[in-house]
Amino acid sequence: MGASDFSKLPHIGESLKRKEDYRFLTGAGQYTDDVVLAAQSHAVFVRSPHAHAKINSINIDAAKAAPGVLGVFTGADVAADNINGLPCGWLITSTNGEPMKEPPHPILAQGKVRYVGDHVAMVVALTQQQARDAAELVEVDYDVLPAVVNVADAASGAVAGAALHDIAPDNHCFKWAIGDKGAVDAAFANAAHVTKLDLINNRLIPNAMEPRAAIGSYNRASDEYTLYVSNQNPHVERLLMTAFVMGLPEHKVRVIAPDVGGGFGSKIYLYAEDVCLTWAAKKLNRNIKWVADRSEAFLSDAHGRDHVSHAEMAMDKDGKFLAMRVHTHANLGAYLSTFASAVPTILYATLLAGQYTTPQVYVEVDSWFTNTAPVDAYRGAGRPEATYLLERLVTRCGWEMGLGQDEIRKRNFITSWPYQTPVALQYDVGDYHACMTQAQQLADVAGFAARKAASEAKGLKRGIGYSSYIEACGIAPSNIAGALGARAGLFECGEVRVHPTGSVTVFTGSHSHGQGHETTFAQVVAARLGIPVENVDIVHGDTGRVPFGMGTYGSRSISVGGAAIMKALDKIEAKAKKIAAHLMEASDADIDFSGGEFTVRGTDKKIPFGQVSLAAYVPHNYPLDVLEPGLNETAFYDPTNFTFPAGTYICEVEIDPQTGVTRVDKFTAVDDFGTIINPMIVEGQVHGGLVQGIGQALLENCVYDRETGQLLTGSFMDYAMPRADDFPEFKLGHVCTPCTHNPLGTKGCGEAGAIGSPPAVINAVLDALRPLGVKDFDMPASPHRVWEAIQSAKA
Ligand code: MCN
Repeated sequence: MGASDFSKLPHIGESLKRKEDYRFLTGAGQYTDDVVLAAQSHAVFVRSPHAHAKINSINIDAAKAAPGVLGVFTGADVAADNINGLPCGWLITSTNGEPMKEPPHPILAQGKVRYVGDHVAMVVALTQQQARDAAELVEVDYDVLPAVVNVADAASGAVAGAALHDIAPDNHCFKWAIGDKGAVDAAFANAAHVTKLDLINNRLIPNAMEPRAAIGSYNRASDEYTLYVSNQNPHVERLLMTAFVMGLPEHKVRVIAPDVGGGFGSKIYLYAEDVCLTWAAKKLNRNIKWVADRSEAFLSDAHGRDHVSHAEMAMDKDGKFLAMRVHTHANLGAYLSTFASAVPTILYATLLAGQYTTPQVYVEVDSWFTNTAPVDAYRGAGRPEATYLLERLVTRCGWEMGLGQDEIRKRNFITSWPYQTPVALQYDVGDYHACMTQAQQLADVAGFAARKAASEAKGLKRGIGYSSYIEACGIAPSNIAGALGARAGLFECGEVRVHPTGSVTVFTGSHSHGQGHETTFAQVVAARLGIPVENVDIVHGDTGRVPFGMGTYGSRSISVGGAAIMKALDKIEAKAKKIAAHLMEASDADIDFSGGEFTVRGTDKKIPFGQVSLAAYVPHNYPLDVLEPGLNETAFYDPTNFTFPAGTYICEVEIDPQTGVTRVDKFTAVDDFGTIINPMIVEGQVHGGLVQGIGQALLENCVYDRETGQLLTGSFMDYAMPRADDFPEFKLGHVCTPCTHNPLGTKGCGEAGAIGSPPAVINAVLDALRPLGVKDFDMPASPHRVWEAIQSAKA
């Protein structure tokens, strides 16, 4: 079935209420901490209080003797059992020229700690309190070493003695480049005008509502392990843990990610705690639970963003882009986390063409180890960094060329597809002018001058900011991922099990942790089979039940996981048609299927889906060499391309120059997600993304002390999370150009809001402050920073 026929089916485009919400709203959800296993014990991790230190010795005697303690483990035990370090750099094999440095990442520190919160020891006791008390008794003798926390210090080598890893004495991990440098340099030499911009993309801490949690369990009788874990991709977790770290046969390990209270990217990695619990479960022959407290989450969840960049755009006299060059320094933190090498490279640099016809783009990335928590994918992963840089630069180009924020964009928009960018990606479809036009109407841009005058009359500054983003999601087509140096493609698997009575259970490798898959995937199946949505159940998050899966990230679930289910449904339909043909004594070629009924073309013969499903399981005289009993199909789907959601966002801010308080007064987002399955869920996804993106622009900022490497924003007292009253009512609009290469016509929506919004906010802040002489500004626009920018412009 083609995408266009699919979009016309019942339930597609219907705002059905989420099936999963009943259990969440009535307290019946089952998160990892809700799972209570027999004779469950508790683990607490001893973490490094230092950013960088040599471990001289660890004395665990007192801890071992403490009440209730079952075991105390250190890096020495890990080494003795030949447990490998965590896999790193899974997505890039090598870089242009020099190989990427992949230092060991032991699950418990061996000889050295490299960030505050690094794992030093694990204490297991009968109760959590006993484990906490015993952890206090672990004595670690450290020699504190100099720490480096930001890329400027790392790149300049300013801090003597701050080499984190032997294999990277200058703390440099890799250099990566894309684009034709010679062609870019030539275009710059002939430019009428060059706009330059230095900017910082501030580090963020993910803060999912449910902190990380895991339970390790071991069955002596079957020699099987089970890991319950708050995670976004249980099959990948199992693969990495068995094949790379523990050397176990994969079929002996079951990973279950039950209800997960948000992940935003921070739960796609294999974390040290997960391995420690699985390993120790066998050693102690106990079920062992660990639940992070919020302070641990701040210290040890993978952080996001943290780029320092210089960008330049070459233009002709009319503001047409000729070429762009970018140099980015990416902070990787203390170790190379699972997807960390992909974030500032294939998920970032390839997006820097944006929505524009810039003929040449050259991007160079240097990445650095620092004494901070590992940095990895966080909602958008690379694409927010690309969009922030490009959309800030484009607005500045407009201002320098005397063009409005809309005009500079419109002059450079791509208008025909497919469009091959100079940085590897080929966009299949879009309509960027339509998004811009609709956004301007919804935002009432025509009324901005009057609103600005009204603000001025109150002594307030008003600004408007644009951002026209594009992102690549539906990650990742194996062919493109492979061509860009990835070690694995990221297809998806779906199994459709039709029961004799015609109800359906679907097993998907995608994982829902807030995105509503149990509803939208059921809509897809119900639409396709012509059965009620209530008759479809979606099972995910369990390697023991789902055949295979690559998990959820990069807004890939509907476009890759959903497409795998569609492929399995194709097989179901083909087989069901054979059964229907047999039942109606017709040829398979004459059978049509729609609206839940099989008909013989050109006759009035028909039978419902339920009759065919029953026939598949009861004895019939169809020839077994032609048709096996049962109606159960599995499919793997590997997309041929990414999907490319795009849109224009317009933000209006009002700033009190006396206090620096910045209020987002209006925010309009017009997105193109192709065919939409459930508009209400998509709207919720956009709202969530916008809140995270505007949160980054206005409030959130992770700060480490430059000298000691201590995390200064280690709690909600210092790390400002956005709240509902920080936002106006968002105005949302949609343009629909269906994706051309997946059977649903969908493009991902899960990250767009977080990708497109930060530059819209900061462009608005700068628009408001430009009359006061403020030329540049880095996120977040907290009152103090805005006020300071105004004061320094005055000085
Ligand atoms: N959808 C739709 N029509 C479309 C596109 C999507 O109806 N054209 C629906 C999908 O069927 C799905 C939801 O919207 O129910 C999101 O789909 P998709 O864009 O495919 O994204 P994923 O399901 O793969 O979710 C991943 C994405 C990412 S990468 C992050 S980070 C993120 C996000 O989703 N983390 C979240 N949204 C989150 N929402 C919650 N509540 N919690 C998180 O951790």
